[in-house]
Amino acid sequence: MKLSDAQLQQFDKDGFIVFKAFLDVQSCDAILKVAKEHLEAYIEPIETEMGYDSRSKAYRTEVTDYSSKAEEKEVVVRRLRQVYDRSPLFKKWMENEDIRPALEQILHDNVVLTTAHHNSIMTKMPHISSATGWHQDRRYWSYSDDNLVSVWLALDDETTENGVLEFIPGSHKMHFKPEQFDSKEYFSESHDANKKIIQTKVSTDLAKGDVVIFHSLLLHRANKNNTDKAKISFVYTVKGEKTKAKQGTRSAEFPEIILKKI
Ligand SMILES: O=C(O)CCC(=O)C(=O)O
Repeated sequence: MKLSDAQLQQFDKDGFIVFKAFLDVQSCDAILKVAKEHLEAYIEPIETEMGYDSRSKAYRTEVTDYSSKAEEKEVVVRRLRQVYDRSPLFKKWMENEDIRPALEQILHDNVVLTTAHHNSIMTKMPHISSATGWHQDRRYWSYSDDNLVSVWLALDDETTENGVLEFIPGSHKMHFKPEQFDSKEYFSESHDANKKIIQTKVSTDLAKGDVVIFHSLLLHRANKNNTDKAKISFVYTVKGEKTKAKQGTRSAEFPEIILKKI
């Protein structure tokens, strides 16, 4: 699938683009079935709800052992990590060729999977999981430049009730001061200048099989899940081949997969 000039301009301006019904329901359900098996069996590496909320910037930038449930009594999984190697179905989705031309256009480069980041099944457990504050994914990633985007696949419907993704269009091109972020680098909702920016947010209701591609600097957040069913999504990150992970950081500690040019 190739983007039209208008779609490419829209991505450049807004920092995200939604493809409705990109992956068929049957494929989504097959992925979901395996994801649920891994979630129910707590197959490591996982990030727990507690870990998601409490890790420091230093931890998120440097530590490469993603196993995290060991010391917790009651584990709530927030995400399954390192999913590329967990199942051929997961790998197949991350190497999907239909989306590749669009990714090549957006990155203006060959597409490379970064298994260090957002190589995840992301969950939002009913009532328990916290809302996710406004943030840029790039804040914990260490690369030579910002040419990275994430590909979010809704494995089921995502709405205001279960934790819809919200974006601030154009925020990937805005310049912020350090004081606009809190100590964990969330975009502070109480900062005066931020309040105006946050008013421009858009919510992206998604149906099973919809895909969102969004820029690594785009501010986004998500609600709590107030339904009785887990929200389960698949998210992975790609970068341009010219974008290099900085040696000695977590970003450089996991394999990169160069995807064939289509
Ligand atoms: O809470 C969510 O579903 C969004 C999570 C997210 O954006 C992230 O972890 O980067």
